[in-house]
Amino acid sequence: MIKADYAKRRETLLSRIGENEIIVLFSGAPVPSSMDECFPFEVNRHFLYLTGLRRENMALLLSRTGGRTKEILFIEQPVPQMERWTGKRVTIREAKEISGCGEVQYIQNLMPRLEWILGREFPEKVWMDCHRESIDSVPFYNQLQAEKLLKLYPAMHLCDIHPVISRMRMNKEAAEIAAYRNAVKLTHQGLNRVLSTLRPGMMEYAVQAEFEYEIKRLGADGVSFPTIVGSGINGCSMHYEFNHSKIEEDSLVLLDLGARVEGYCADISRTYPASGRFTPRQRQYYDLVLRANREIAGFAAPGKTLTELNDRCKAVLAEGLMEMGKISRAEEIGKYFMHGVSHQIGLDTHDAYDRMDRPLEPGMIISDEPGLYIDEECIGIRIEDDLLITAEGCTVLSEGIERTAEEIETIMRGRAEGMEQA
Ligand SMILES: [Mn+2]
Repeated sequence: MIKADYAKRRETLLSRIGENEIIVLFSGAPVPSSMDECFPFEVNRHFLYLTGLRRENMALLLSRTGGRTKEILFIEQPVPQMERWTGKRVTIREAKEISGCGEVQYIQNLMPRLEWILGREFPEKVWMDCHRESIDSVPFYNQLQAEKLLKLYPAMHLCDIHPVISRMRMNKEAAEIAAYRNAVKLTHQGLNRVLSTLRPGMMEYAVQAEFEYEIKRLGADGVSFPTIVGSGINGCSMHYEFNHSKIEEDSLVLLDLGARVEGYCADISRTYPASGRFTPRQRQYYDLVLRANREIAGFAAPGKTLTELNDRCKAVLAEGLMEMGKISRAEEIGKYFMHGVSHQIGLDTHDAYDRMDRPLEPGMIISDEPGLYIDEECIGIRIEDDLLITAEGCTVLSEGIERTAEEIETIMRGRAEGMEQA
């Protein structure tokens, strides 16, 4: 695990709420998938950010009362019969060591404690994670707990802590940036393996397997998100993840993928020609996307907003498509580029933010991902890098991952020659 100062993060968070207020945050519970199985457990990222712990059935209680702050971490009590099946649980000593939290208790003590606080101390606000992604989505565990508590104490003043912690998470610390660099490095190694194995006739899932084999072999937690390998027309679906088509001769293969290391998600896209050489038409579009990618890397800086980055990207792509005669007015760019060029990245691939239009600050990590999706020519291209905003502008964390057509063709040609010799 990264050596982050979790106690300091909790202290900062407590300084952002008022006197006589409390925060209750849960790590989450396993979500059933079918029969007796559950989806792989994903810890609440705010909980991870504040404790360094990744396991289920834990909670964090932070309070500010009487001019004093207090923090208690609640963990699952080990049950030997259960541990026989599922392995060791975190002990109180380990939980203290990882989180730096002085007081750790078992989770069954949480409700009696809340009963005392809500019934005797009357906090003015109770902050919980009430985030939801869409009206129709299944609620997150923290929201279910908030509803439960609100039903028991209908007069309690519930507030959403999500934007407050999200704001903190936007500015990465040195340890986080170091973990992020590792995630990018492993992603690069995974892409190298893809470049040396990619052939026309391969199935997309086989390309996915090559990437994931390499990053897992090298110690990644896993993938940042489901690996996208879209060849030909599939590259035109932005979040295509079936990866079940055969890669045709002369098609482009769009890869959007990332290794997750110590919780941090690299998010990189590259587009490779299956047969090792771009056709002249593919190359025209490719160089235009690359121009936009480089333009944004030169443009991103403190004070700029993601909206400004997006407008600049659209202007570059529109100008290029007008030169090619593909569109006649800049407004038509939405037909071929239909997503934003940038988002925050961190413990989540599409990382937490408090306001979409917040000006960039040093320490933020964002994506730089222009693309073009030309259905009628079966051409989907995206080139995505991860940028660290600095005082002067930005550093491209993935600068070393080959991106020009020449670099890609040279590597793929070298590989073919190597094979002939072998
Ligand atoms: Mn992205």
